[in-house]
Amino acid sequence: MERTLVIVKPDGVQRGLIGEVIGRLERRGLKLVGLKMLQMSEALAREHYRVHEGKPFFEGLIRYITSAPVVVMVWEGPQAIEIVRRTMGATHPAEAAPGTLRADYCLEVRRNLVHGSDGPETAATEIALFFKPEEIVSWQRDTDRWILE
Ligand code: IDP
Ligand code: MG
Repeated sequence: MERTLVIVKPDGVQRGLIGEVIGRLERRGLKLVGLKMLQMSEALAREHYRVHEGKPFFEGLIRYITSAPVVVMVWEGPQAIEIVRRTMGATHPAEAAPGTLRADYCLEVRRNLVHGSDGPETAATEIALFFKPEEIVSWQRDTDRWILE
């Protein structure tokens, strides 16, 4: 089983798309194991997006992600990282495949609705940045046997 960090970014919260993001991942069959709402501090945002420090869009990205509340989640499932990334679509909405969240709801890379971890190490680091171990809920889902063989 893999876990991945998903963030409904400030534009998603403001536009009333929290439920849409959760619904897509829930219907896909992934299991929600962590959930909270918060407004990122500048320090937290800089830490989360550390790999992008120095890039031309970095300061704008920090302003965007700290501008309003976000919803941060941990989703679990086989290949959860890849499955979430494909459900989100490409970083640039114009390149996102039809039917993905970013294709269906976004126009610009600076307002691209969602974040999803991009690999196992990143996922572990990002989850630890936003969640204490006791805030992750390991639970049995009665439908699991109809979703997972
Ligand atoms: P990802 O969110 O699909 O993983 P990354 O390349 O990790 O994409 O970039 C992180 C975030 O930084 C993007 O989701 C987007 O909000 C922003 N970003 C990425 N590239 C650009 C750009 O060229 N201009 C402005 N913002 C960008
Ligand atoms: Mg990324």
